[in-house]
Amino acid sequence: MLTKYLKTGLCTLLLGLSSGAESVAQKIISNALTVTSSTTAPPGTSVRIGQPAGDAGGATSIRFKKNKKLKTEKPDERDRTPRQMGYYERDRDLGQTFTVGEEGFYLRRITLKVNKAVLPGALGAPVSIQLFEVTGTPVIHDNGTTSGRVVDWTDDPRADDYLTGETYRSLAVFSGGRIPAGLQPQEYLHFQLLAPHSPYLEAHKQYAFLVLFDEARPDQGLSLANNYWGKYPGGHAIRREGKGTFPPKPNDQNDSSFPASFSRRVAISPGSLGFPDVDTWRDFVFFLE
Ligand SMILES: [Ca+2]
Repeated sequence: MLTKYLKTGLCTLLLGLSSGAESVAQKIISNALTVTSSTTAPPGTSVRIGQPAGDAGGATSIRFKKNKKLKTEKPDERDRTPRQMGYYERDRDLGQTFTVGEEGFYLRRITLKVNKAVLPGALGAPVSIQLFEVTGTPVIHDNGTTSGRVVDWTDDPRADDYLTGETYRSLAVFSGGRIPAGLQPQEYLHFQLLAPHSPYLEAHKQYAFLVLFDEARPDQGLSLANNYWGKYPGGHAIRREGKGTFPPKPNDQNDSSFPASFSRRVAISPGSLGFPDVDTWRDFVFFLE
């Protein structure tokens, strides 16, 4: 069972592990997804794996925007990040790793909770769910940070840590869904993986999902509820950003944008490092049925 990195000393055991981009052809299934929204979480009786905890300030968004602009922020002498040079908002997919318990099951529905931001371009937008098998053990790379502004909301030196040691193998991309046109902040989004495509998840194995906007649109973004210092023991949040360059180049507009080819984009391995944030410690509010 994956634990939530109770010790960070394991970084000395790092043996050059990394999660490189997939090179195999991607399995993309059209008409395999429908999306609905509601004001209620799934009933506990049908939830196989769930993480209901969110925090009010824990905002992070999926987005895929046309016409990104360079942003600059007020210089802060403690700032250790590139934001003083200016940065482009990064195209971003978000998701979560998780561990199946004693019994395998067919994954038929993934539920996420929307946070405060529903941008106009997200309404009615085509979306997909990508599913991965995850192997390996997460190892924390702490960057040796001791002080300074790590992200814009904390000086905590853990806030720039990222994970190595895990490998993501794409199982399938489930396409054909659309964000409901009437979606409101704080609602739940239900992603139904349609039969006969519902994947069987084996007992004790680790998997991950990502939710993604299929195509670039103006002002397309959606924030998802999460718990930043998460306590879910079986996994952690993940993201895919821009070209997947490691480490990211925030003031490079090309690096901040997804590849034009959808199949090339979904071949980029997700991970926990991004800009201006990491998903190393985060858990999304999520329910799997
Ligand atoms: Ca650190």
